[in-house]
Amino acid sequence: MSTPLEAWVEESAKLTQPSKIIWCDGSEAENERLTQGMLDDGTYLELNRQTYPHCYLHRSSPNDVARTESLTFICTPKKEDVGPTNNWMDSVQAKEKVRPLFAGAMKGRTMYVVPYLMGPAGSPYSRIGVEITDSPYVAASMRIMSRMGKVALARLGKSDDFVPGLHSLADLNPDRRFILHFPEEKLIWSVGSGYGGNALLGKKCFALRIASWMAREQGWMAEHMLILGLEDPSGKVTYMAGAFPSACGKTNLAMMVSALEQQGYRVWTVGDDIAWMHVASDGTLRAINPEAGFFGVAPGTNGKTNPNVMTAIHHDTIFTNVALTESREPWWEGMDPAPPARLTDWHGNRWSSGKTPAAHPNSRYTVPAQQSPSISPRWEDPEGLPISALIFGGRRARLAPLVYESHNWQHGVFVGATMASETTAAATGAVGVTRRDPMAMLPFCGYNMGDYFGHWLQIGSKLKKPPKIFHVNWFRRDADGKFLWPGYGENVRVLKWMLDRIEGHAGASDTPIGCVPTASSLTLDGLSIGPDTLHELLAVNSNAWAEEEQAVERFFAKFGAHLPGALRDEQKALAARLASVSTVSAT
Ligand code: OXD
Ligand code: MN
Repeated sequence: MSTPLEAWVEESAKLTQPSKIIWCDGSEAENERLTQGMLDDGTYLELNRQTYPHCYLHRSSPNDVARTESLTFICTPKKEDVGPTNNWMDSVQAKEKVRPLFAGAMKGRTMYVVPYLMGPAGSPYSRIGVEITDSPYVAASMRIMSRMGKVALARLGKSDDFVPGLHSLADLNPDRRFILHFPEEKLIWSVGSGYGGNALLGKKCFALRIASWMAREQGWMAEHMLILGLEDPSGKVTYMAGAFPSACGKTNLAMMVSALEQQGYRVWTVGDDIAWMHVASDGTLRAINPEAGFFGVAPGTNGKTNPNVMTAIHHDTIFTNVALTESREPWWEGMDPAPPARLTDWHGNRWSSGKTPAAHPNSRYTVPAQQSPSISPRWEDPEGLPISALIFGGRRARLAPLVYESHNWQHGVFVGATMASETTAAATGAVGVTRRDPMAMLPFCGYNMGDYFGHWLQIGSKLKKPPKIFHVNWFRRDADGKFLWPGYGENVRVLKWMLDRIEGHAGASDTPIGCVPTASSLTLDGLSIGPDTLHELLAVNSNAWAEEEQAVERFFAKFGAHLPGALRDEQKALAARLASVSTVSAT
């Protein structure tokens, strides 16, 4: 009798017809074989052995360089199941449409069976996935991003309790590219892409889209959140989780070198992208990081924006679509003030400065988490870490203050549900388009987002001491378009204010949107921020917020009857508070 896993592998092989099947065990020897194969066929280029040992560059197909949200579907019987923010396909029709793309897709190729664990080995909160793929690059990346191989198989045994993900590069044609999720079956099908979240199925597909569905069924949370620990001068560490839309500096925040290290405040990294959280028996919210590595955007990363990752990526790292220097080192825009003399661009051509970027703007590093000097000694705690604060954030050039605290859990859910980020033309400071991205889950929530808000409210009712919920905005600008806040390592000052609020000894003024720091409650020593700038950073403009409230009302209307009444009440309460105050609340 074959096990459920063996039966699925057999069925998948019958469909895709590979010439060979390899079951990955996750061993060092296996990784060396995979690496050698990729060096031999040109999938990998070896980087400088002295300065970047065991580091490789992979160049993806130029039409396959990012997640493709328009080709990503949640497949269920009814469109209403997935709500207004997801692409939907009927589950039966989706299979009929996409099965032919898998037929014979692995002919002449090796099929890798990649068992993996999302979450620490030995944690009751970890879950098993198995990815079948014809990409050795995907298999090698999964080895970094998850606990891959024997450890997962041993835990699975003969059980059927795993999330199967069938992946084939097929012909990499975007016209025949689909990323399909069948949450009722906990099944993933991905065809036609070898890149990132489209292909490393443990990450966005399982750990967010499928897991959010599982989490609703089972009473936990799967969130697009970093997890960090803030150590205080006594050595006590307070854990916080934060959701930010893509391109808001989430990885940099999670791995920050604190500007207050001299004063004893230090940041420890637990995770940079995903948090699985559950209500523990003591009524606290506890989080694990389901991932084992960082798949970070390279451009803009340097010794100032993320010194820890710059250290981490000097060995055993896969780079994708970055540029290459003459000495075979990786390079990208923003790594140094000026590009080195001779560069090969991400296509493999000689680069001439000024025309197109040398590295693709979405080029990446894939690095084991434990290589970061900032990795928390407790990052693999099987019970998860107690979360004392949840942080939402976005890019708002004019509207949101540097930080504010919600009044309570329900109000905090409203703050998360109405999160938004603006695209900016950095050179001119012009304000661009506002995209609402609730809890930074817009592309990742596997079901109706109105019901997801309801799930958040329900979790709150089970928490004895719910975390405080904050909103931050590192990106406020002055009238000339200049950033008001220095960001990066200085953001620890805002984390410290949150910690002080949690412990009940930081001042705040109540405003219609929530509690904003008093000028004296922020630790600003060593920073040259004048009182006017501080005032601008913390100001709450009621007229601007009244417009925001109107936009929220329009956004909420999309969810119809699925929008929880409590969030509608929060919106009305905000409108009433705004109507009752003068234009600008001074701080
Ligand atoms: C990511 C994203 O790549 O959120 O993590 O887009
Ligand atoms: Mn992400």
